[in-house]
Amino acid sequence: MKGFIFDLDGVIVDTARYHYLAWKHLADQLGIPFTEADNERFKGVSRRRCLEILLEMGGLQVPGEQFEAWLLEKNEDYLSYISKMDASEILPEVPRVLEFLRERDVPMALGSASKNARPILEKVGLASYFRTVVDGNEVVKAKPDPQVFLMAADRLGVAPAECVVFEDAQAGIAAANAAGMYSIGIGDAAVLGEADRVFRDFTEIRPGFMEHLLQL
Ligand code: B16
Ligand code: MG
Repeated sequence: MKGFIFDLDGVIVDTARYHYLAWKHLADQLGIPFTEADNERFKGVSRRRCLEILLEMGGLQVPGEQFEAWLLEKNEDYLSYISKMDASEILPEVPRVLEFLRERDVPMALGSASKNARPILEKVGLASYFRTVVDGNEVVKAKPDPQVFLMAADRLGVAPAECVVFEDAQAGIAAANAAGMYSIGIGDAAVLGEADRVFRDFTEIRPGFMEHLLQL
């Protein structure tokens, strides 16, 4: 394996909580019941598609301008949480894994559905680790389509079959597998069963396993 691609939300930082709070705020205003379990369906899914799902849950159909206004409102709410983020919100032992790869000159990319990926990386101070960032501003076909990861591999100059992807969403694992990459699920094995390997979090990823990946 010669290239490593990381998802952002749920892998590097736990912004899923902030997405949830912002969607919950909008759902409450619209009178649509929305729980943390419902929020699972929103992981790795574009902002636009999330709002479509929310409106489907509430049986609502709205004109285009209203849809755009709610998208904006949700994002402004989300950004108010993001503006307060700092390095303390990096998930445990992520820096150790990034440092392990940097010391060995292994190229790394970020592959995220989020349009807010770059400012978040800057805020938590991890931007310098990534040779390239492919995010929701560039990707046309959302996960489970492999486009985001194929673009990242192309920019790293590494063949897809020689790339590893770290992902917390079912749609993201499906995208990595469709790209022909080695997929590592971060989270619940019951949800991420399609991945080549699943770890609860980065504390379970020991240096021996990282060495093993580099020799695959
Ligand atoms: P934004 P990832 C995804 O990021 C999130 O998992 C998903 O919940 C969110 O709706 C999506 O980004 C879009 O985010 O509203 O910031 O553009 O997991 O692919 O890094
Ligand atoms: Mg994610």
